[in-house]
Amino acid sequence: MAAPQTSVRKGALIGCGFFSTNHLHAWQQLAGVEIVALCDADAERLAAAARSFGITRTYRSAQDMFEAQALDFVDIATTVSSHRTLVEMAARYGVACICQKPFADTLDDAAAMVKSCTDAGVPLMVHENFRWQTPIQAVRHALDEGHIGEPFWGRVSFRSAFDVFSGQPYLATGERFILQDLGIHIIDIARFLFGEVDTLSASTRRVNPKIRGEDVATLMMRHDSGLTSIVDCSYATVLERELFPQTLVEIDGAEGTIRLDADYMLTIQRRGADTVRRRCEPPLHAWAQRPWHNIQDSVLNIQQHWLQCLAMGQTPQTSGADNLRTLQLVEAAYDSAARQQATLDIGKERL
Ligand code: NAD
Ligand code: 89V
Repeated sequence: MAAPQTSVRKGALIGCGFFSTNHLHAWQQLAGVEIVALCDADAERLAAAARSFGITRTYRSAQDMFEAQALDFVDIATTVSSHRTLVEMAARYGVACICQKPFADTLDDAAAMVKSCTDAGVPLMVHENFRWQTPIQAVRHALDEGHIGEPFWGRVSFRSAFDVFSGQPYLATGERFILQDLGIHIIDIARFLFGEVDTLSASTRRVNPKIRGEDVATLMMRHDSGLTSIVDCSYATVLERELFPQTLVEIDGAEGTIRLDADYMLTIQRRGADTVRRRCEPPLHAWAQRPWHNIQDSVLNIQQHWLQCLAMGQTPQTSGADNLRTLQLVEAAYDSAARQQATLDIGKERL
């Protein structure tokens, strides 16, 4: 059930797994919000999270939780197969809803989830946090400052050999891997920096023989502005120094360039001007650990954005409706790769 309005927002979290600890720490750090209940189908994980975060109201079933608790919002941090059921349940109970990425397994599911929340009049945000990383926000800021004139080319790149499978074993077993799990973030960053996509082509491959899905993907996209972008991601790239989980960015404009290089170093070069260098290292919160601190900080940032949107009655940047467009590009990338890098016209069918 939905809660009566008070100054402290009452939320519940569903899914007390690997990543949920970051959500719970971030909620504890933010003012004006309290997680009053937890839900997980797994009794041990539920008990461990309840103990760690001092939350006494616990449920094995989401339905039981919605029946019993008056909530301002629910934060869904389960894996993708449960997202549609849980988002539609939140909508039925009239409870505003955050859903982790990937939002849904199919575009049809995602569209149905958006419709259920729209029809119920409840806000829906996808927890698409990479655009909220401090260095990515710094790139957006540098673009907005106008140093480089009209951008005409960009690259958003994530290349690593970090072992993500030990913390998230399900990533090794799915038919789809890097585009659905990580590429979705990198594509969302490309939309955030360069705008909507008109055409797309992609190639994928699997290098690591121990996993089922693809671990390398390269996309070329033309954006509405005319800018060409490359999005490339790999979990099969052994570097001299492992950079996980840093996303690197290159942007060329008519008057200069922006580079986000290793170690969160932003360089802005304008024709005929001095080079500007900015260190945009994310803060290391008391509960965070390197190298995850960049992602952990972005969790705090997106959750803060959610609270601000609720307070102001605004639509979150990565609302369910917005995220349909990111998901559409993921689907198109798989489609293009399956058709030998066919160029797909997204603009005509944009959601
Ligand atoms: P996990 O498998 O470790 O945890 C999921 C938990 O949800 C499990 O404890 C499971 O028992 C519980 N669960 C599943 N269905 C449920 C249901 N219907 N009712 C109650 N409990 C249920 O998964 P994880 O690694 O924590 O990932 C969760 C989500 O977070 C995934 O969608 C993943 O892609 C995403 N993720 C996001 C980021 C990011 O930076 N945004 C990082 C890592 C993971
Ligand atoms: O962000 C994510 O979804 C994670 C990781 C960064 C490891 O890919 O799964």
